[in-house]
Amino acid sequence: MKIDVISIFPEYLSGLKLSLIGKAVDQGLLDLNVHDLRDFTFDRHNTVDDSPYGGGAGMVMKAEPWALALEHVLGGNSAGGGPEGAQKPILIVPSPAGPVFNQHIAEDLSGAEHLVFACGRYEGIDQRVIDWSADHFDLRPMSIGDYVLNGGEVASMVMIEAVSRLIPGVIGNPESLTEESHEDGLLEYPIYTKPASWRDRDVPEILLSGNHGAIARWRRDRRLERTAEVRPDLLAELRGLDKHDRALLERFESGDESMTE
Ligand code: 6GU
Repeated sequence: MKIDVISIFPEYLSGLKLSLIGKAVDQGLLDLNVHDLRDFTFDRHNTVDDSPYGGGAGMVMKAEPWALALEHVLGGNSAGGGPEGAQKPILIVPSPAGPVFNQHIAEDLSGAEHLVFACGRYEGIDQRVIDWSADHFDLRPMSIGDYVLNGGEVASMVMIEAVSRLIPGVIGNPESLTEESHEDGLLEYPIYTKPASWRDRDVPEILLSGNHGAIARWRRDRRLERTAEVRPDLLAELRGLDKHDRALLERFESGDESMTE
Protein backbone atom coordinates (compact mmCIF):
# COMPACT_ATOMS: atom_id res chain seq x y z
CA MET A 1 0.00 0.00 0.00
CA LYS A 2 1.13 3.53 -0.77
CA ILE A 3 0.38 6.26 1.77
CA ASP A 4 1.09 9.96 1.19
CA VAL A 5 0.65 12.52 3.95
CA ILE A 6 0.64 16.27 3.29
CA SER A 7 1.22 18.58 6.26
CA ILE A 8 2.89 21.83 7.27
CA PHE A 9 4.43 19.85 10.16
CA PRO A 10 5.94 16.81 8.41
CA GLU A 11 8.15 16.06 11.43
CA TYR A 12 4.96 15.49 13.43
CA LEU A 13 4.51 12.25 11.50
CA SER A 14 7.99 10.95 12.37
CA GLY A 15 6.47 8.76 15.09
CA LEU A 16 5.26 6.51 12.30
CA LYS A 17 8.87 5.46 11.69
CA LEU A 18 8.84 3.66 15.05
CA SER A 19 7.59 0.22 15.93
CA LEU A 20 5.50 -1.95 13.64
CA ILE A 21 4.63 0.72 11.08
CA GLY A 22 8.31 1.63 10.65
CA LYS A 23 9.15 -2.03 10.23
CA ALA A 24 6.43 -2.41 7.58
CA VAL A 25 8.00 0.53 5.72
CA ASP A 26 11.48 -1.06 5.99
CA GLN A 27 10.09 -4.36 4.71
CA GLY A 28 8.45 -2.65 1.73
CA LEU A 29 4.91 -3.59 2.84
CA LEU A 30 4.12 0.09 3.17
CA ASP A 31 5.37 2.92 0.95
CA LEU A 32 4.89 5.90 3.28
CA ASN A 33 5.81 9.42 2.17
CA VAL A 34 5.30 12.64 4.11
CA HIS A 35 5.25 15.91 2.14
CA ASP A 36 5.70 19.47 3.38
CA LEU A 37 2.88 21.67 2.06
CA ARG A 38 5.26 24.66 2.11
CA ASP A 39 7.30 23.00 -0.65
CA PHE A 40 4.36 23.86 -2.90
CA THR A 41 4.47 27.63 -2.25
CA PHE A 42 6.52 30.15 -4.24
CA ASP A 43 6.45 33.36 -2.23
CA ARG A 44 9.25 34.48 0.09
CA HIS A 45 7.34 33.51 3.25
CA ASN A 46 5.99 30.18 1.98
CA THR A 47 2.49 31.36 2.77
CA VAL A 48 -0.12 28.62 3.14
CA ASP A 49 -2.95 30.61 4.78
CA ASP A 50 -4.97 33.80 4.43
CA SER A 51 -7.95 35.49 6.09
CA PRO A 52 -11.45 34.11 5.50
CA TYR A 53 -13.81 35.72 2.98
CA GLY A 54 -16.91 36.88 4.81
CA GLY A 55 -14.90 37.59 7.96
CA GLY A 56 -14.55 35.60 11.13
CA ALA A 57 -11.78 34.42 13.42
CA GLY A 58 -8.73 32.46 12.32
CA MET A 59 -7.10 31.75 8.99
CA VAL A 60 -7.95 29.53 6.02
CA MET A 61 -5.51 27.35 4.09
CA LYS A 62 -5.07 28.59 0.52
CA ALA A 63 -6.24 26.44 -2.38
CA GLU A 64 -3.23 26.55 -4.72
CA PRO A 65 -0.52 24.98 -2.49
CA TRP A 66 -2.96 22.14 -1.73
CA ALA A 67 -3.77 21.62 -5.42
CA LEU A 68 -0.06 21.48 -6.30
CA ALA A 69 0.71 19.09 -3.45
CA LEU A 70 -2.21 16.85 -4.38
CA GLU A 71 -1.17 16.89 -8.05
CA HIS A 72 2.32 15.94 -6.93
CA VAL A 73 1.11 12.85 -5.04
CA LEU A 74 -1.15 11.92 -7.97
CA GLY A 75 1.90 11.80 -10.24
CA GLY A 76 0.72 10.31 -13.51
CA ASN A 77 -2.20 8.82 -11.65
CA SER A 78 -4.75 11.64 -12.04
CA ALA A 79 -8.19 10.64 -13.34
CA GLY A 80 -7.93 10.09 -17.08
CA GLY A 81 -4.13 10.01 -16.95
CA GLY A 82 -3.83 6.76 -15.04
CA PRO A 83 -4.22 3.20 -16.30
CA GLU A 84 -7.68 2.23 -17.57
CA GLY A 85 -9.91 1.05 -14.73
CA ALA A 86 -7.40 1.98 -12.01
CA GLN A 87 -8.92 2.99 -8.68
CA LYS A 88 -8.71 6.66 -7.81
CA PRO A 89 -6.49 7.17 -4.76
CA ILE A 90 -8.52 7.68 -1.58
CA LEU A 91 -8.10 11.20 -0.19
CA ILE A 92 -8.78 11.37 3.53
CA VAL A 93 -9.30 14.87 4.85
CA PRO A 94 -9.24 14.73 8.66
CA SER A 95 -11.97 16.99 9.99
CA PRO A 96 -14.21 17.01 13.06
CA ALA A 97 -17.01 17.65 10.53
CA GLY A 98 -16.56 14.25 8.84
CA PRO A 99 -18.20 10.88 9.55
CA VAL A 100 -16.52 9.10 12.47
CA PHE A 101 -13.70 6.67 11.66
CA ASN A 102 -14.13 3.14 13.04
CA GLN A 103 -12.80 -0.41 12.67
CA HIS A 104 -15.08 -1.18 9.70
CA ILE A 105 -13.67 1.82 7.84
CA ALA A 106 -10.13 0.79 8.82
CA GLU A 107 -10.75 -2.68 7.36
CA ASP A 108 -12.19 -1.20 4.18
CA LEU A 109 -9.23 1.19 3.77
CA SER A 110 -6.69 -1.58 4.43
CA GLY A 111 -7.59 -3.04 1.02
CA ALA A 112 -6.82 0.20 -0.85
CA GLU A 113 -3.80 0.67 -3.09
CA HIS A 114 -3.18 4.33 -2.37
CA LEU A 115 -4.24 6.53 0.55
CA VAL A 116 -3.55 10.25 0.78
CA PHE A 117 -4.00 12.21 4.02
CA ALA A 118 -4.43 15.98 3.75
CA CYS A 119 -3.69 17.43 7.19
CA GLY A 120 -5.39 20.80 7.52
CA ARG A 121 -4.50 23.37 10.18
CA TYR A 122 -6.05 26.68 11.22
CA GLU A 123 -9.78 26.85 10.51
CA GLY A 124 -9.51 24.48 7.55
CA ILE A 125 -8.85 24.38 3.81
CA ASP A 126 -10.47 26.53 1.07
CA GLN A 127 -13.56 24.51 0.07
CA ARG A 128 -12.86 24.94 -3.66
CA VAL A 129 -9.77 22.75 -3.58
CA ILE A 130 -11.67 20.10 -1.61
CA ASP A 131 -14.40 20.16 -4.28
CA TRP A 132 -11.76 20.09 -7.05
CA SER A 133 -10.02 17.12 -5.47
CA ALA A 134 -13.13 14.96 -5.88
CA ASP A 135 -12.45 14.85 -9.65
CA HIS A 136 -9.13 13.10 -9.01
CA PHE A 137 -9.60 11.26 -5.74
CA ASP A 138 -12.16 9.19 -3.88
CA LEU A 139 -12.75 11.98 -1.33
CA ARG A 140 -13.39 11.03 2.30
CA PRO A 141 -13.64 13.66 5.04
CA MET A 142 -13.08 11.76 8.28
CA SER A 143 -13.31 12.56 12.01
CA ILE A 144 -11.71 10.47 14.73
CA GLY A 145 -14.25 11.40 17.40
CA ASP A 146 -16.41 14.09 18.90
CA TYR A 147 -13.78 16.53 20.11
CA VAL A 148 -11.62 19.16 18.42
CA LEU A 149 -7.92 18.88 17.58
CA ASN A 150 -5.66 21.65 16.31
CA GLY A 151 -4.93 19.94 13.03
CA GLY A 152 -5.21 16.72 11.08
CA GLU A 153 -1.75 15.31 11.91
CA VAL A 154 -2.63 13.34 15.03
CA ALA A 155 -5.89 12.16 13.47
CA SER A 156 -3.98 10.97 10.39
CA MET A 157 -1.51 9.07 12.55
CA VAL A 158 -4.41 7.39 14.35
CA MET A 159 -5.99 6.31 11.08
CA ILE A 160 -2.68 5.25 9.48
CA GLU A 161 -1.88 3.04 12.47
CA ALA A 162 -5.35 1.50 12.56
CA VAL A 163 -5.28 0.79 8.81
CA SER A 164 -1.71 -0.38 8.31
CA ARG A 165 -1.77 -2.95 11.11
CA LEU A 166 -4.51 -4.71 9.10
CA ILE A 167 -2.30 -5.08 6.01
CA PRO A 168 -1.22 -8.73 5.73
CA GLY A 169 2.33 -9.14 7.09
CA VAL A 170 2.44 -5.94 9.17
CA ILE A 171 1.51 -7.76 12.39
CA GLY A 172 3.77 -10.78 12.93
CA ASN A 173 1.09 -12.96 14.49
CA PRO A 174 -2.19 -12.45 12.59
CA GLU A 175 -4.04 -14.29 15.36
CA SER A 176 -3.54 -11.23 17.55
CA LEU A 177 -5.89 -9.41 15.17
CA THR A 178 -8.78 -11.61 16.22
CA GLU A 179 -10.29 -11.47 19.69
CA GLU A 180 -9.33 -7.81 20.12
CA SER A 181 -11.70 -4.99 20.90
CA HIS A 182 -14.02 -4.08 18.00
CA GLU A 183 -12.86 -7.01 15.89
CA ASP A 184 -16.39 -8.44 15.90
CA GLY A 185 -18.27 -5.62 17.58
CA LEU A 186 -17.36 -6.61 21.15
CA LEU A 187 -14.76 -5.20 23.52
CA GLU A 188 -11.92 -7.52 24.51
CA TYR A 189 -11.88 -9.83 27.55
CA PRO A 190 -9.57 -9.12 30.54
CA ILE A 191 -6.11 -10.71 30.30
CA TYR A 192 -3.60 -11.90 32.92
CA THR A 193 -0.05 -13.16 33.14
CA LYS A 194 2.21 -14.64 35.85
CA PRO A 195 2.23 -14.68 38.82
CA ALA A 196 -1.11 -16.45 39.43
CA SER A 197 -1.44 -14.57 42.71
CA TRP A 198 -0.33 -10.93 42.93
CA ARG A 199 -0.84 -8.70 46.00
CA ASP A 200 -3.68 -10.95 47.18
CA ARG A 201 -5.35 -10.80 43.79
CA ASP A 202 -5.76 -14.13 42.02
CA VAL A 203 -6.08 -14.86 38.33
CA PRO A 204 -9.61 -16.23 37.67
CA GLU A 205 -9.34 -19.94 38.37
CA ILE A 206 -10.88 -21.07 35.10
CA LEU A 207 -7.88 -19.68 33.19
CA LEU A 208 -5.65 -22.16 35.05
CA SER A 209 -7.98 -25.10 34.36
CA GLY A 210 -6.69 -26.08 30.91
CA ASN A 211 -10.32 -26.48 29.79
CA HIS A 212 -10.17 -24.62 26.49
CA GLY A 213 -13.90 -24.77 25.81
CA ALA A 214 -14.75 -23.37 29.22
CA ILE A 215 -12.08 -20.68 28.88
CA ALA A 216 -13.44 -19.61 25.49
CA ARG A 217 -16.95 -19.39 26.95
CA TRP A 218 -15.70 -17.44 29.99
CA ARG A 219 -13.86 -15.01 27.76
CA ARG A 220 -16.88 -14.43 25.52
CA ASP A 221 -19.03 -13.85 28.61
CA ARG A 222 -16.58 -11.24 29.91
CA ARG A 223 -16.58 -9.52 26.48
CA LEU A 224 -20.38 -9.40 26.47
CA GLU A 225 -20.51 -8.04 30.03
CA ARG A 226 -17.85 -5.43 29.43
CA THR A 227 -19.55 -4.26 26.25
CA ALA A 228 -22.96 -4.12 27.96
CA GLU A 229 -21.44 -2.09 30.78
CA VAL A 230 -19.31 0.47 28.95
CA ARG A 231 -20.61 0.46 25.36
CA PRO A 232 -24.29 -0.50 25.25
CA ASP A 233 -24.42 1.34 21.89
CA LEU A 234 -22.20 -1.41 20.41
CA LEU A 235 -24.44 -4.18 21.76
CA ALA A 236 -27.42 -2.76 19.90
CA GLU A 237 -25.50 -3.26 16.63
CA LEU A 238 -24.53 -6.89 17.35
CA ARG A 239 -25.66 -9.72 15.10
CA GLY A 240 -25.24 -13.44 15.70
CA LEU A 241 -25.79 -13.70 19.46
CA ASP A 242 -26.57 -17.27 20.49
CA LYS A 243 -28.92 -18.46 23.26
CA HIS A 244 -26.15 -18.46 25.87
CA ASP A 245 -25.10 -14.91 24.88
CA ARG A 246 -28.64 -13.60 25.19
CA ALA A 247 -29.20 -15.36 28.52
CA LEU A 248 -25.98 -13.87 29.91
CA LEU A 249 -26.95 -10.37 28.79
CA GLU A 250 -30.40 -10.74 30.32
CA ARG A 251 -28.88 -11.79 33.64
CA PHE A 252 -26.44 -8.88 33.38
CA GLU A 253 -29.21 -6.39 32.73
CA SER A 254 -31.23 -7.68 35.68
CA GLY A 255 -28.16 -7.16 37.90
CA ASP A 256 -27.71 -10.81 38.84
CA GLU A 257 -23.91 -10.87 38.89
CA SER A 258 -23.72 -14.17 40.81
CA MET A 259 -24.76 -16.17 37.77
CA THR A 260 -22.12 -14.66 35.51
CA GLU A 261 -19.09 -15.66 37.58
CL1 6GU B 1 -9.94 14.23 11.98
N1 6GU B 1 -9.34 16.65 12.80
C1 6GU B 1 -9.41 17.65 13.68
N2 6GU B 1 -8.76 18.79 13.43
N3 6GU B 1 -10.09 17.57 14.80
C2 6GU B 1 -10.72 16.42 15.03
C3 6GU B 1 -10.69 15.35 14.16
C4 6GU B 1 -9.98 15.50 13.04
N4 6GU B 1 -11.42 14.35 14.65
C5 6GU B 1 -11.88 14.79 15.79
N5 6GU B 1 -11.47 16.04 16.03
